[in-house]
Amino acid sequence: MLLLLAFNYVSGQDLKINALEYFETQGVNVLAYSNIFNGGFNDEKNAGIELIHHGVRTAQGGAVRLSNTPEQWDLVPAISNRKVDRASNTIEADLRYADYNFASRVVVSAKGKSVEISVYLDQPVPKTLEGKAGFNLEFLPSQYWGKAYLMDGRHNRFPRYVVGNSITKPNSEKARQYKGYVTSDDRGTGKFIDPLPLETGRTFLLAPDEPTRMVKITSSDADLMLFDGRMLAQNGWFVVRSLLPAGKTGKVLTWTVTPNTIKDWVREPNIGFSQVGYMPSQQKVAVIELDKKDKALAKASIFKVGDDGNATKVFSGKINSWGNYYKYNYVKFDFTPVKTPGIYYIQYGNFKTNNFLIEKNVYDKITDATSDIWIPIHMNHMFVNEAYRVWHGEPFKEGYRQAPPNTDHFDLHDQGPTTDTNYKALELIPGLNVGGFFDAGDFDIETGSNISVVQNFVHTWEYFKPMRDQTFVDQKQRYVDLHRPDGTPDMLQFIEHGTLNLVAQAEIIGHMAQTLSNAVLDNYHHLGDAASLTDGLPYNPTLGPYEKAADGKSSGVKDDMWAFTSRDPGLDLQAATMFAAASRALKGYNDDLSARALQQSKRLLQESTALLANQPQDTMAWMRTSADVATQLQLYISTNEQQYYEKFQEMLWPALDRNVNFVLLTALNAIPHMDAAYKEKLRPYVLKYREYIDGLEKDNPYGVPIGLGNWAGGGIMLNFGTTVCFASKFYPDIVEATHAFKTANYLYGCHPYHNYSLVATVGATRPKAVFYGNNRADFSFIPGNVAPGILFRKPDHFENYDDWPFLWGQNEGTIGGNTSYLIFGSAFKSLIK
Ligand SMILES: [Ca+2]
Ligand SMILES: [Ca+2]
Ligand SMILES: [Ca+2]
Repeated sequence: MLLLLAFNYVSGQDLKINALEYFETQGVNVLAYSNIFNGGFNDEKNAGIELIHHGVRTAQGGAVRLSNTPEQWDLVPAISNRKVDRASNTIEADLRYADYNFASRVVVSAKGKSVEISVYLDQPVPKTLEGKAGFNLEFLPSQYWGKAYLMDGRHNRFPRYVVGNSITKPNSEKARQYKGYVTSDDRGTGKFIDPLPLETGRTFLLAPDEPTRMVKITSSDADLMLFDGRMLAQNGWFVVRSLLPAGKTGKVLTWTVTPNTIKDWVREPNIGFSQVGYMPSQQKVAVIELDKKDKALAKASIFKVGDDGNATKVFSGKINSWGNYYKYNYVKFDFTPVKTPGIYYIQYGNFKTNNFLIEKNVYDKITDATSDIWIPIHMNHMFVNEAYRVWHGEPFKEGYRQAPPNTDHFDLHDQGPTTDTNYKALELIPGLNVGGFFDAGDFDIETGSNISVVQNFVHTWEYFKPMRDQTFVDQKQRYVDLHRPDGTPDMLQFIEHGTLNLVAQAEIIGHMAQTLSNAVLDNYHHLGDAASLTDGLPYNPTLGPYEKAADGKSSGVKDDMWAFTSRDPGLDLQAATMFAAASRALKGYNDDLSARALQQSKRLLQESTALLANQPQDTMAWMRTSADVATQLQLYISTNEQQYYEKFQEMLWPALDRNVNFVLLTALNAIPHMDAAYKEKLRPYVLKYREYIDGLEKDNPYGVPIGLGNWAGGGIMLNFGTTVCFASKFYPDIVEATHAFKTANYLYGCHPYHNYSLVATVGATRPKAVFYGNNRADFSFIPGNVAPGILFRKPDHFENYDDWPFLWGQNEGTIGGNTSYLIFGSAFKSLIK
């Protein structure tokens, strides 16, 4: 009987394939190809065999790979034929590198508390991949640095920063990168960098000093090597690797991986609340995320911190169950009755949150960091200074060159078979290096985004007239100084700055470029000052590599920025709309630019309409239609011409019938320009939207739309929040203002995984600390950045790393997203006023 009990005790912790087809025991999830490598940005550090260890995804990338420390653009295997066999407790998949016609099969089997990972080959490793093909598993540096590890009993510590040994090898020995791209500039040496292992052995024990992270890996057939991927790329992970043997078939490699499980471990509750705080009168509901093994408590309390520094309990209330949502169980704690201004915290059992404020003014500053800091720092073609610090010098003084025809670009663009301009391949297109905003964590000008950004600024300006002036912007000096008022509202200067680049594109190229971006991949992933991304000199093919011309005016460095100029009439149409709006806003401030914008608006509208009439309907037709509806509205507002009014009406109602959630905001934007009948006709759609809002309460415990894609749903969230604000403004009897607080709560801390504010530095007590900005290598942030949010990993895991900035799907801020936040924040402030 004792033996039987002992057996049950052990088997109770054994890994088993669960209903969602991954290996599970309390505290340990091993995913085998639940998430596969996708072609978009190649190795996104989000796929393969993954380990979620006591609630944190600490390992991923388990697969056959072709280098010691794979980078983002290294080849990834296509994964197919995934099979789950419960009887044998096994998940297996076929992996294939088409470039090398190299196939393998990886089999993952649960064996007690361990998984055995085996690699099978039907054909031996191709000769060219001998010594390169290996099995890799990557561990998250921020979860391991500072912790100990043992290799065959030798003690070491994971390095906080990469300091190690590497060698160089001839480029001919390097495995191909994706589409033949090259991620590093070899400075003419013809050699690539190959990191050497930190340790080698057969038994590898990670973090015995931290039971939540302890993992043991043993290999019977081949050495285990530990590499530091940060040697080649700041977003690299610690890589454990074994080479596959040459000339062998069948089962060629076996690892046993044993993640430690803490007995009776239960994840700590995540108490979600607004880090920005609450207004006295508003509804206040904390959403508490609980481990499924956790038993919800009956009550929670609110403590008030007095002026003497002592805390006293001022409220105690019931915990209400919401139910299960993916991996966790959710309960709610309503403390709306607490209304007195003050400093508070929530006490739930033994867990106490950081403090937050209740005060009338808590939302007053929610957009200031974005408008005063993040946006000016992302002004391209300017020198940006802040007090003692230079954020960046003036980038791209050498301008932009014509992208050659048939260029496939790594940032998801391409130049078609012709240039569609008067410029020859690689010829300088003078005058494009003016105005515009950096796209995101990179330094290109995405024309589509920049168009929506100017539109967002104009919306903000026209609806809310922010007179805020905290930034000095001088286009002649090409100089921006933060915290230095210059007498002009910053919003007008932002509209001007965006318009300057887009008008230049229209005037000089004749239509809108797709993007102004890097010619080579080895400076696309640039981290640091944008002004040092290129050498400031145009590339001169008559010079030798890295040679500088005698007159100092050109160089042999192929680091130029290119204009991708294939004409897209749909983009031109959007630009026409934006130019009309910008022209309105700039009138009286910069009349010359206002007139030029209007001229381009009229010309592009005419040309693009003619071009679009000759085009077949594309597959994204309904998306197009939504954009077109907005375009017709903007044109009507700008010109007052009946034809646009009619087109708008003609397109709007069917679009609303197809997808009210997506189109309603545009319809609401039209109300001030339409008659009473229009508003009445729109009413049933607002009622339908109200049903959608109510439905969200049942969909998830936060009552907001939560995106489940590869990029967390920040955009959908902001669109929802803004739509609710405007719906509430025009139809307060249908959509009460209280619904707008849901988006604010979610952004500022009431969301899955952790309770940090998703807006950098906004949220007085605990904003997120790291973001995927252009300063991400410093594990830092740019104030006012809005993270895409909580990323969903199949099949049931939400996450947002706050110690590792490098996953863009959860931590990057974009100029489009952050200016949408400006509108949401302004609309929200205006509504609650
Ligand atoms: Ca970009
Ligand atoms: Ca200003
Ligand atoms: Ca150059």
